[in-house]
Amino acid sequence: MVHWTPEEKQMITSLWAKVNVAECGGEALARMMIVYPWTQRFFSTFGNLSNPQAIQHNPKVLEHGKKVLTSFGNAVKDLDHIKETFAHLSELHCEKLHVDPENFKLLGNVLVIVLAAHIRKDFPPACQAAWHKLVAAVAHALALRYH
Ligand code: HEG
Repeated sequence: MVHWTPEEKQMITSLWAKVNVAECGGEALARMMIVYPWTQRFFSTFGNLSNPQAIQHNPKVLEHGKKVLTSFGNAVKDLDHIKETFAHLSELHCEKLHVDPENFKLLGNVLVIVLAAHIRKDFPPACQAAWHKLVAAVAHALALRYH
């Protein structure tokens, strides 16, 4: 289990309260697909992904980004049980979706960048460090049921 200091927990939850989940989720997923284009292969049913503009305005991308970040929020709500929270999703991503777990790390890093851009002045380095720890813990939890 990841150990959190009271300060880390506080920084994570107070930043989360300022996050617009639909906006940041959509932007993070779109950016992942643009910056790491091989991740597009999992979303072949999402329609037009032919250029950055198309990806950033694709309603399915934006909707799915919101869904992913909403689910990510369950980690924030219960920081001491991240593995349990993502056990089922880990199975789904492994067995049904066949998503390479390396991609969870890529999305996590993109998410930290998007949060930093949105919440600029309230994102000191210690808060960034806590968030990097969180996205790594979520990526780890999502990879645990892979075989
Ligand atoms: Mg995944 C579906 C959460 C990273 C590809 N993802 C889902 C769903 C959730 C979710 C909640 C819906 C599950 C359902 O329908 O029951 N995803 C989730 C989280 C994270 C993540 C929390 C990491 C923070 N996903 C992720 C990454 C990829 C990916 C990195 C691929 C690069 N997810 C993926 C695909 C689907 C989901 C292809 C199915 C999409 C669809 O066809 O609707």
